[in-house]
Amino acid sequence: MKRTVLVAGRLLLAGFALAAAGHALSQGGTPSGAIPATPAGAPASAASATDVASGEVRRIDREARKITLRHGEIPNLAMPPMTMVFQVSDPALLDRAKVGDKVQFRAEKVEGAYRVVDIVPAP
Ligand SMILES: [Cu+2]
Repeated sequence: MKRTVLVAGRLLLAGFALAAAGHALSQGGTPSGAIPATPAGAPASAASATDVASGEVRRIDREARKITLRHGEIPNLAMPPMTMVFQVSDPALLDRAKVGDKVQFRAEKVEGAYRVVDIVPAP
């Protein structure tokens, strides 16, 4: 039993590392056996233009690495417009926007949490 838990923990960590690496390299590669057993429905691995959502920055919490966005529809997450808090994959993303800015961003669901993986000022 103990051993199983340990292995599962390692897999989880490996999954995080791989996910981070995948985003850094931008998507599209074929991760060879890289997808760890994820709980049902983690569809968004292939990024496309339709993954981009628009929003407005309401709050930035650097310490917690979180950003609150009032966002439009997020097609790849099947999410309607709302205001909500996202984690960010990289705290440097928080330097790209200020409260009140209109932005375009990409978000994914990672281990049950919504995470912004890219953000740019809206044109
Ligand atoms: Cu939302």
